[in-house]
Amino acid sequence: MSPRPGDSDGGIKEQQRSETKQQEPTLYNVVLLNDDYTPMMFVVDVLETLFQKSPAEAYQVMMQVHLNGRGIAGIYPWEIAETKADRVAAVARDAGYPLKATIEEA
Ligand code: TYC
Repeated sequence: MSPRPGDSDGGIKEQQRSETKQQEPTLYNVVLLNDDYTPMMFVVDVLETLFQKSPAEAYQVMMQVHLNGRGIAGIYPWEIAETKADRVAAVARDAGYPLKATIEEA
């Protein structure tokens, strides 16, 4: 499990900060990475099933990744982003493909 950003700040300080300043959770991009082996249609299927993209959106994002090396699959609070990236790795591993997703602050 990756360390959660902000965890080391300590409980009370973190709680005060979120009560006084931050109303919305920090959001994170789940970024799909290109590789030479994962089939395009597998990536489209992942985008439709794990990221609720329409077929047209999924194809667009897949082509963005294929042509530019990376593309944003979705934007979520930390725990959801982490779960999505883990699910991408799991379905890709089960299918025998090297598809990977990373997480970055949005
Ligand atoms: N580059 C892959 C191919 O030519 C397709 C691909 C697209 C792979 C997006 C990964 O995240 C990805 N088959």
